[in-house]
Amino acid sequence: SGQALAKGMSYNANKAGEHGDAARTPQPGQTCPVPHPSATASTAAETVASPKVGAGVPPVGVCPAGDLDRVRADGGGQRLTTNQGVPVADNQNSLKVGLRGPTALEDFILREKITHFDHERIPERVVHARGSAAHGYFESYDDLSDLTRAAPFAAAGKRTPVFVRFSTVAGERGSADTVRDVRGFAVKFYTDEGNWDLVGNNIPVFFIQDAMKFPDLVHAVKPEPNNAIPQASSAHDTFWDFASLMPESTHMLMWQMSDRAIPRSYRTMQGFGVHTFRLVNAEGVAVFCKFHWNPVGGTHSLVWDEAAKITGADADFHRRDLWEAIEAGAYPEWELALQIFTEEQAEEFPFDVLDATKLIPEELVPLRVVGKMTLNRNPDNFFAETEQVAFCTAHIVPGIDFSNDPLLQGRIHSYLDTQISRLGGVNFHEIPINAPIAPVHNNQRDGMHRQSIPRGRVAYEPNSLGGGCPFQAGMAGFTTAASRSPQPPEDKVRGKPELFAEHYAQARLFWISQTPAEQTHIVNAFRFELSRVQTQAVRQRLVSMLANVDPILAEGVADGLGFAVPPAMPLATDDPAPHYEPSPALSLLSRPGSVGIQTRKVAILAGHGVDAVSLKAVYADLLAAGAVPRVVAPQLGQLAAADGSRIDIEISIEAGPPVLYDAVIVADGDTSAAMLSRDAGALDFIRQQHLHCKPILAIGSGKELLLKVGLTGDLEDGTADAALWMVDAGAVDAALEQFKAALAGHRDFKRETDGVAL
Ligand code: HDD
Repeated sequence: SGQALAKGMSYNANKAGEHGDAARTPQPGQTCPVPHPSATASTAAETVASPKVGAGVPPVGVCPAGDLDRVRADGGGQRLTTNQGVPVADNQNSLKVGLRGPTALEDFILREKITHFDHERIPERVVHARGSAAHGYFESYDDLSDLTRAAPFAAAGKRTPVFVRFSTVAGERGSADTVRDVRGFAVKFYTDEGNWDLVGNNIPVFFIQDAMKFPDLVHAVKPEPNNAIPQASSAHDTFWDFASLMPESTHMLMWQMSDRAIPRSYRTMQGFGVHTFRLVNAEGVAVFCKFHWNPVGGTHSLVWDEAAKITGADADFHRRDLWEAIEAGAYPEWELALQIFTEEQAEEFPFDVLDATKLIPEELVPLRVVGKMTLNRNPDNFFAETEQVAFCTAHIVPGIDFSNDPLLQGRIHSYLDTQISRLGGVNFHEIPINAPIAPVHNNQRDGMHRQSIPRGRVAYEPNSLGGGCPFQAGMAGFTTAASRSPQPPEDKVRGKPELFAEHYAQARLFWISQTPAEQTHIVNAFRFELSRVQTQAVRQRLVSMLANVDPILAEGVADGLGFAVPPAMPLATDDPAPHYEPSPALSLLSRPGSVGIQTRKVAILAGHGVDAVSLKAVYADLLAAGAVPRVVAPQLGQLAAADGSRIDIEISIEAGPPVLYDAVIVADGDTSAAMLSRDAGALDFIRQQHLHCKPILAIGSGKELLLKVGLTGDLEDGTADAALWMVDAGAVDAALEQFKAALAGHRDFKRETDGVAL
């Protein structure tokens, strides 16, 4: 009975077959009648006691943790068994015919163990293979039922559990996090009315306009098929060959070559649904909608040289950052903002809202902030959750609808299809991380790896033997069809609407909306990528495309490649391109964020003879502000401070190289400074912090290191370096405040000298 099952460990309230009698005699509007085991006190206590939740405790009932309890396994205090639950006494030796004899075929324990191991891997995702994920919840600020009947927006303060996976696109599962690439930003909402997957990126536009081109795009960017080179990089001939023959990719290329493609952290990137979607209210009235996720911590990116070095220093840089922030209770947050517009408005826009290579400037349709997403729990198991989670653009819920964007239309097919081979069959929705919290009842049956046990004779509809159940949800269900404005029947056609032919106006909009430092970075990124390209004609063709965007951009890139700008690529349309004013919101620097220096990493370089009092004061001050200070020295052990006390060295320079820190402080102390000034690693630390435009504070004699590497505090143009301080021990307090302010503002690009010729 349901009662008995509820006490058992294997009970699953989400599965139709386990609803017992209630499932056979459903009432209209009935959902899950049996109390879920996650509601019990023991579960809550386990969650609270779990070291996984770090300093903070997720509010009860806000993430699917409770629902996953039914499948959690924990070997603590348990004896070892086979998969059949048979106790295993010896996990060291296989069963042999005599101590030196052959292994017996009957050793089912060995065979089960090896067989399972042999099949441990599943195919990686064909794109977005490398990713990291976390649990959390979305909280709606308002009741949005005038706009949509989607469950997450039904009431102010309503919380919906989410699981979010961030990813790179091109690299394989074990590739580095900090490569130049688009980042995936996929959110699974476990809503009351089924799962809604908002499968977006950290860039609001895409390379191509039609799903027909997706396999070509991916084949071009992935490692070349003959030699599987290069890994996780677009800087090779086939990508740029394809891109230069696809002018529609120009706008996206601008974003991909910008600092957006080398984020400092998953926590400091925006997310976008990219396509135009529809919101539909209970009356069936629809509006168009674009989804934006804005990080509460603000946007921040790496610089390219740093990103390349982090790839070697810590290939898991973003994965570790997300994990550590959540363990520390510094829960990453994003506000969800909507751009709402009608079909009539859309008709007046100078671009087509069904074209995924175009964005809607915030000046044209302002953002309405509607809620906040908080990630507050790390997964228990990478494979079971992060790897097996299956996002599908087809997963929408009543109140959300597609538009006719031809890229989106193709995606609706692709994701469901890919999971079938990746996860081994059509029942991937039953894998715990994918199972909806809303109950599932239908007549779909069987298939590989079926988990639920549907009861009864009836697996068809209409039926009378099952009392007509499960019955159609009727008006309480999906209103998708009603949401579409009536379309006159049209002939089938392979083609594109007129406005899809204009490829450059928004690429130009992006360019003119960047700060000079960001523009320089874009030029340098094109220069780097095309320098790696071996075919001169490809380089030239790409620059001829850029000539349609902006002459300074094209000249900067061509100059870096050693040739003159070729004639601009012919346009695909005679229509005049729309003119846009700069949109400051498109600059990464326009979103400073509001979390100060929380979780930012500061290296305190010190040697023997360091001034312990000042070091400890600075350390405590940074810690109190939420930053992560670390005492860094050439090797591990303890420092003998000038006052005779001892200070633990937390990390060595080789294990914690400069690129892993957001800023550096050189501690005071004559002997300490003299020692560090002779250490190549310490000097390189300062050089790199400077090169990457990070704040540098030298206390007292610590300035020796700076002077040794030629840093005087003046910039090339004769002005003072605004993020570098050399202060006497007595003036530390004031300087530390300025240092912290600079750290909150990330970097001072005024230092940069690469690209000043532009
Ligand atoms: Fe895609 C994965 C985002 C176009 C086909 N895509 C995937 C993921 C993200 C995106 C974030 C990883 C989800 C996860 O973490 O598991 N994709 C996008 C965006 C696109 C886009 C924002 C354009 C606006 N994708 C796109 C097209 C197609 C696909 C046009 C095919 C027609 N994408 C896939 C896929 C993947 C995928 C092959 C690989 C693994 C998976 O789905 O689960 O089906």
